[in-house]
Amino acid sequence: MQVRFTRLAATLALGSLAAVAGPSQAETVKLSQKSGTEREVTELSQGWKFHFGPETPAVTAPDFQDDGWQTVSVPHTWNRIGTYAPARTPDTGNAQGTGWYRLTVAAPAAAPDMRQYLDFAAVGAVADVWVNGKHVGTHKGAFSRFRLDVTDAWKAGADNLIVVRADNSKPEPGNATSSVIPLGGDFFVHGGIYRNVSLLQLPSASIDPLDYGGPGTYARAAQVTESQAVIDVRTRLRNAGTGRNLTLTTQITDAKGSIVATAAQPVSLEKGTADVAQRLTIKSPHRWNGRADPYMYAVSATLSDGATVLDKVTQPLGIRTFRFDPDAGFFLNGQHVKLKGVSRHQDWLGSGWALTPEQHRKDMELIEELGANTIRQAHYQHADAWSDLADEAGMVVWAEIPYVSGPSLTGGEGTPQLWANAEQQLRELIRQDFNHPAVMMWSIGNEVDSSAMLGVSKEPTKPLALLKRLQEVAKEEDPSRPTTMADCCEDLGMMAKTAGEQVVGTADLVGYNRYYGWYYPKPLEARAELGAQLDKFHVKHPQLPISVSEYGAGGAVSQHSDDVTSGFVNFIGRPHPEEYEAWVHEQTWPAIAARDFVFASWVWNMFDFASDLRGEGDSIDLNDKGLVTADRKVRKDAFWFYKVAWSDTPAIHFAGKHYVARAYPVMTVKAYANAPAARLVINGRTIGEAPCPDNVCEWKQVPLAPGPNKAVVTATANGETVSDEMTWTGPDPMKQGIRIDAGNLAGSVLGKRQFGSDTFVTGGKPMVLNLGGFGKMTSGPPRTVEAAELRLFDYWRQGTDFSYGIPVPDGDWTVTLHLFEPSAVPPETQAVTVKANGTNVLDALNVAKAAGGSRKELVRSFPVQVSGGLLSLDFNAVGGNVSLAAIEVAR
Ligand code: GCB
Repeated sequence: MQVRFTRLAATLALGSLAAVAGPSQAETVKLSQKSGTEREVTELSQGWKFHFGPETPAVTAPDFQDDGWQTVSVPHTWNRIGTYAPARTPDTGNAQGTGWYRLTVAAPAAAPDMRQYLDFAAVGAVADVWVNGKHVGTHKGAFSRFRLDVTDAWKAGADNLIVVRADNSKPEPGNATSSVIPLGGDFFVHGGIYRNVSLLQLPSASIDPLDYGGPGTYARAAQVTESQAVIDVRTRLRNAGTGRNLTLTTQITDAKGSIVATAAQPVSLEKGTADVAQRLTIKSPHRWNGRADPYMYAVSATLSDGATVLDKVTQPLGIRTFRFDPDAGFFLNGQHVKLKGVSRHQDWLGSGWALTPEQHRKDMELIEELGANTIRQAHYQHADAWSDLADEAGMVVWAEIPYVSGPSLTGGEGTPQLWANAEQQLRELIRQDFNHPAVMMWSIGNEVDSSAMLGVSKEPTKPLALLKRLQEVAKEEDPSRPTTMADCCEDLGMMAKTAGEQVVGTADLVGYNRYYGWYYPKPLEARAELGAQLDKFHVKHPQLPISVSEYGAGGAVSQHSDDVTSGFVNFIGRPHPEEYEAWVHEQTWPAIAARDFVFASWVWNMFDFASDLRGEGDSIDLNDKGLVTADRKVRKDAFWFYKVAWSDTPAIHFAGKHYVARAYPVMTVKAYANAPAARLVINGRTIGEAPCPDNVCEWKQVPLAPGPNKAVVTATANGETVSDEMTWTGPDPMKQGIRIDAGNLAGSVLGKRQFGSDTFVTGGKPMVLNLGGFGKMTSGPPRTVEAAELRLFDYWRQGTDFSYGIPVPDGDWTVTLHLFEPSAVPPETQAVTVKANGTNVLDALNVAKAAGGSRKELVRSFPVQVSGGLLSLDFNAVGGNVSLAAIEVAR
């Protein structure tokens, strides 16, 4: 922020900053001064030496030889975790521990009263810094900016050695991170100097750079009417020298740079710090009005000594009013706005957390393209550059500290050290983000009531006391914004339970993280269950503004479903077909949209992100609930659903564009449109018009010709006609046959045989052999089956009665069934009868006996003759269950 908003000041009396030539050490970095900045800010990005691993204190000494170390530039991280592959490889990049950085800089000469500060925009997760062998500070917390006054160790006009130790060890007793939030959570804490570092040189009397890393100048609109806005500005000054009489001049400029308000105040500044309050008035203020008009002023505070400017800080200023109503939702500048948006984590595939400005920009562009108007900055403070982008885009931001999953590794309320750290990270967040008009709520916790989960602690913790303390701290820091928190478990009683404390109601607002359609039983009832639960919360907490802070499902763009309602939903395993994720959003968004009292919702998540708890979908170490892949390259179906649903202009898009080579000769064609109905034409033939309730238009059982099927969908809304095109490849059943992977939510290709996902079925239920698990890839010892194709037995369909009606061209076919008995000790009476088109083809067959034991594949084939285009297969258990892994129908 400082650099971006700090243009001016040719008249600064900051000493000459031409870089002096340093001694002739090869690794010495020459400082290059940012020209035109009002503060003397020097980026320290190039020429760092880096080494990962434990080291002795000798590395902090100037004479240490770091020749063998790697040369890196910052932003830098040693972690590159997460990839679209089934298993980790040697270069997974998930190392946790200590990384060391060394940089020798040829420092500029400086006037005697100049102070030298090192500014770290973030270091993951605990940083220790030495200058010329002297320890100058420690910072705990991976997300906030910190500055250190290094003057006493610094040698102006000479070489200076900066050494940084960054530590992202797993938070475990004895590690530097054991009292630093977060103690756990479903995301990977990357290590290293992953945001910028700079040297800041200021006179001994300046705007305070040591104010929890904040800008030192804080502005807020105290009163706003059409005719005027009253802006209160508080500036913290620091004087390391003797008392001085100075002047603090604060100015507000409009977007064109014209001065619209000025206040000047004499300040008698003693040694130490002092807060100066100023009030300015802007006539006929132009509001910051969200996405519609994110108009910004700038506020600058200038400290001067007569004619000489000592320091100047410029910050963004957006003038807006907002409120949250428990019944009517969110209001911006008096107008109701339904907040609809996404959460964002800060990692990119291949870059980890070390992002470039272009990467931040790309993320914001995608979120804007989606049509969102709000962003949850999960689960920690995001980069200043990111919050700038949010201001400029007009996003309403939920800003958050990483108090995630609980306050203690061992149960209880957490240690004083942990409390102090949480408090520090909250003060840093609020001061550093205070001036961003986009930020409208401070989140003080995420799922802290689920603390027995996610491997944080075995014993239940008590999160409430710390949450209450953080609520107080947030109010001390900023009474003008509400607090919020994300709850996991209130009234859930399913997979996650609270540790017994009522945490909802501690913050001013609440967000519910709820995964109907995904983590909970009865996925097919997602819409009704979410709606009913939100209504219950509204009745239970009539005074509390309610939002949905997370919802979603995993989606892998290489895994596909022919029928999302038939297969087993393995939420922390494989597969995660893209179509299922989209379906969960199609189901749940209307339940949110229909409720005005739900002030906001945030899809979990905009992007797939790194988490070492995961081995799911088509990836390892990634949470795949993104609307867009972690490389930002592929927009998943769910992205298009929202893009259409949230669009103000007519829009249409086919779903299923990544599932080109279809398994079955019929398909459900789906398109998203914000029109009442849409027309489908395939290969020039009109299929018909379908209604598009809740933006989803569907044509079931659409026949596909073998080879390319060019589809065109068209809709008219507001007098405008929009269309989309797609070509799907139909299979040739006469050559390829038709194959069903029973119980599986996704299809797959095994050699030359393509199996579609489970479909065409009535009755029975899908089953799983090995359920995935958080923190490990399977829960319990893996169960195996003796079978030719193990893959077909990951899932199966089980029941006493179920039947398939499969579209098969007329003629003679061979049907092959893959059966097995999953229970170790099946009932003696277990036996299966199967009818094909009404005729018995298997008669009271005991599967385990016929296969020679339980969990052994039994293959049975028989001829059938199909007429009328339909093969019906009826499965009936005479005793026990029928367990069917796959069906093959071939010539
Ligand atoms: C949650 C957590 C979030 C996880 C998410 C998930 O409730 O707040 O950190 O990533 O669920 O995907 O399970």
